Amino acid sequence: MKLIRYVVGRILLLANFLTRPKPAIRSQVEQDEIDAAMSGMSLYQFSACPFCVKVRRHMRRRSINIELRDARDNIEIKNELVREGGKHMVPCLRIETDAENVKWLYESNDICAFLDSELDRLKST
Ligand SMILES: N[C@@H](CCC(=O)N[C@@H](CS)C(=O)NCC(=O)O)C(=O)O
Repeated sequence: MKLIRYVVGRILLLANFLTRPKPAIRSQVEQDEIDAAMSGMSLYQFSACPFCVKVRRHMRRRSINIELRDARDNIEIKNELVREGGKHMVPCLRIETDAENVKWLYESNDICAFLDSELDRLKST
């Protein structure tokens, strides 16, 4: 079972690589603003999880650069996700607006929608 999961995971990563979307192109100033606005976010994920691949592709298509945290192999990150996020499920977006204000957002569709809404918000300011 583990072997099958491993092989399927490698096929998924290969297919993802071969069909990777083109990143959005924007000015350096705009990109720096977006990077700064999203610097308090990190994505807890597994490399070969299809839902995580979906979010990473979404980020790539929109040139969103968010730190990726490996919640499968890194035990500290895994424990942090369970302790603070509430469950061991990925993808999960950690959104830190300030030291006392941290939100944990699960569900790939909700994460993609949230990232889009952040981009829209930044565009309109
Ligand atoms: N509906 C969720 C499904 C996420 C999901 O099933 N993630 C799996 C990995 S692919 C998971 O975290 N499983 C828990 C585990 O492996 O411990 C989404 O769209 O994000």
